[in-house]
Amino acid sequence: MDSPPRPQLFDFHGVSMTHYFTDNWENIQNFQARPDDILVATYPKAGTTWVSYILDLLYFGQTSPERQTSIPIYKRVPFLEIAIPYAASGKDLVDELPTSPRLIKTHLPVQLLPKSFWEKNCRVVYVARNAKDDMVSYFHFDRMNMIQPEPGDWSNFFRRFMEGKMVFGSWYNHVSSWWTKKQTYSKLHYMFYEDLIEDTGREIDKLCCFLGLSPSAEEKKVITGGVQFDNMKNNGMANYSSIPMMDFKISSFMRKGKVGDWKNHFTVAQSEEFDEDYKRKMTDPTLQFRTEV
Ligand code: PPS
Repeated sequence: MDSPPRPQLFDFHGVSMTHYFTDNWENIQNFQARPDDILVATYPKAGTTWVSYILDLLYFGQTSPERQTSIPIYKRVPFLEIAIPYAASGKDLVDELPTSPRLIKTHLPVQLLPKSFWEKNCRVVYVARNAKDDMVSYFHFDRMNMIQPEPGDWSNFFRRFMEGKMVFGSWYNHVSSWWTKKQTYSKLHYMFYEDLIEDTGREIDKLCCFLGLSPSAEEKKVITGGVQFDNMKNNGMANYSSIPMMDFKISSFMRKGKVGDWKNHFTVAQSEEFDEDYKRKMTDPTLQFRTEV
């Protein structure tokens, strides 16, 4: 069967989207959260899968070891707003989850999140990654994922990223508005990809503190080891290798897993132009990203 054509971006309530994330919109907006649901919210390519896997191991690694070898991560932590042909929608997958708590993934900007999550006072784990590495990761992802718009060449993608013409909109608005939300919504834990790279164990400790979990030292050691990049890359349940619309011959989902790969993609002129534009857009001094660790 031929794959369907690549989707086009369009403006959806002021955010660039494709129909794969808006076709089921009414059901998504009416989604009924439960008070113990845990939401992993990110701009694409920020470390969603990494943190989803950490959460899954923290909650279910001990009690359901068979899960680790039989259920891929995208079914354990369904992607709420996705709706692609011939597959259950993310919303249906969440509704069918037998677990408690339910772990749910979203890339929605804060203003588009179903209001039930706020009404039920759910815990939210937001993960952010510096824009330069995020852009590079997103570029390679759009090359290999046939349900994403055509990325075009790097210089074209670079420009579109700065204009916010990406699926799920502007990186700048996404990370900033979730950051602002944190100031008024206490059940939001804001994490950085770079911190996870620097010290995964420390970040898992902080996450556990937020979640009210106290795993044993042994359990923590097993989790920290299991979620290291090479282990996840080689783990068929965590590396997305079973997704048909991703072409791993073009690029892997678990591609490099590094901070600073942007240096292999940005020209000096692009980096300077990017930094100038960044300063104009990111004016909140309390939100700081690291482009190297
Ligand atoms: S998605 O499609 O938005 O859900 O993608 P997401 O999972 O957010 O991001 C994918 C990038 O995260 C990297 N990754 C990791 N890095 C370090 N350690 C671990 N364990 C890990 N797991 C995933 C993954 O390799 C993608 O980044 P790049 O830079 O492309 O390698």
